[in-house]
Amino acid sequence: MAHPASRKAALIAVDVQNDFCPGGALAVPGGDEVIGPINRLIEAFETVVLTQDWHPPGHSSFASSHPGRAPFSSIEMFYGQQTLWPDHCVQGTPGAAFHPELRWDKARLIIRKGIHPSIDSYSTFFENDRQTPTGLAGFLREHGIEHVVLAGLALDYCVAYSALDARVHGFQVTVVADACRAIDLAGSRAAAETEMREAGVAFAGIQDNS
Ligand code: VGL
Ligand code: ZN
Repeated sequence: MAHPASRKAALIAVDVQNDFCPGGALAVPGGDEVIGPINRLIEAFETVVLTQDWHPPGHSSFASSHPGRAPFSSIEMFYGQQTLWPDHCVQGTPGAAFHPELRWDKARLIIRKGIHPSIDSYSTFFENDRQTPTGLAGFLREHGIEHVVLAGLALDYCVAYSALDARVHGFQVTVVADACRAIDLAGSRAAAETEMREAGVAFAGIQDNS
């Protein structure tokens, strides 16, 4: 991957929040295992961005907002298919907070996403309508960043969509695979990995970074 000390590289640590860790509302299997590796990456990078899934109560991606619908089923929204999730990462709740062991203090920027009631946002660049920007691309460009290194939760949703959109914006992209964990819903992990490879996303191990 990019040399961490390079001024042209930025680390984006995705959604290392209590609700995505064991015991949380949308726990990713082994989600807390990414914290150690990500903390080592955070130490090494000069530019660190954290993302935070940050939904208003009653968000349209919650199954509970659609009477009769079960979590993990899928519905048609005005922007396409949307998986319905258990209520998670509600703004200001303990579940939405960063995991207490994450070294969040070194972050230069925190991007909060999924804040619009009617649109979900997996990517940290665009909301799920694929058009509404979060502002992250502009931030990275203004800091001269050319290479984006991604790690966090979940590999097959927010990490993958962010990696693909980073490619759309013309950044070089590396996903640190062993610092990610997947939800793996109906083969979503393998599909996301294939899509990322085809888009020119590189995969690295945290060991490659020593
Ligand atoms: C995520 C599902 C719903 C993620 C966020 O961070 O990957 N997945 N909201
Ligand atoms: Zn969410």
